[in-house]
Amino acid sequence: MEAVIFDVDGTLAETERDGHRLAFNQAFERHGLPYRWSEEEYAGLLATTGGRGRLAGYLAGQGHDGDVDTLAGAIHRTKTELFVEWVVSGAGVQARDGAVELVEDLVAARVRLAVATTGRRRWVEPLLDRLFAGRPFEVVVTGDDVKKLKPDPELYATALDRLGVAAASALAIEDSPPGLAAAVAAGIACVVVASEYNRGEPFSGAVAVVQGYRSGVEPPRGRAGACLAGGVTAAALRCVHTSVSVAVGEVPR
Ligand code: XBP
Ligand code: MG
Repeated sequence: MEAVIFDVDGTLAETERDGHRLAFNQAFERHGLPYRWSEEEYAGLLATTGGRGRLAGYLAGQGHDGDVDTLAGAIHRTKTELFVEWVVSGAGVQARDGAVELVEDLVAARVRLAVATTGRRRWVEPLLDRLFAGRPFEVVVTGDDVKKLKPDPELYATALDRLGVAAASALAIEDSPPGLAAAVAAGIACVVVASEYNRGEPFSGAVAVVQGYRSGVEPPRGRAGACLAGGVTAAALRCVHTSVSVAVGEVPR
């Protein structure tokens, strides 16, 4: 295993319910629109990856005539600035429990690290800088860098390309079905650390599924789940990678 590629929203930090969602609602208010996304409504809206597309689909559904895409773009730019303020203020953004320790453990084990996120670079960079000291991610691919968002594999394929690493020598860490689908479509074995919005999802296609980075009450699932029984560490991820590599006849590197 040469590299681990992390998703951001829901994986490295729980950013959706109290971060992005509230920034969208504040942006609606700034634009004089009456919409406010509840926690429940937002759960369904997350099926559309990418905040701008999520807005466009929602506005079209509200019967907005005229150029919905232009309006979605304007609201999304406002939302992004509001989200950056939330990130920089440190008001609520925390890394998920155990995520910082895992990143540090992987750095110590000399595993190369990357990020592949649908989110916009404008907020991704300050979020990573705030949560992870020392800029441990060698490659950061964001929604600004690709034409197609998750579940399309382009984000992950771009990360592999920029790392110069083959899919068989990498592992992906994700929290959601679209993210898992993107990693699998890119040929990368994917470990799911389920996020609050995705707890009950089946995550078929994941090589292992846990509810958190630390060993918890719920046993890991998946064909390589046993590796993670003691928590998600660098050694545990190597165990996952070796077990799935041997299974598919690859020679683990
Ligand atoms: C999750 C997403 C993003 C965020 C909002 O990304 O789908 O769109 O919900 O961020 P990932 P933007 O799980 O791949 O990190 O508004 O910047 O899109
Ligand atoms: Mg995610």
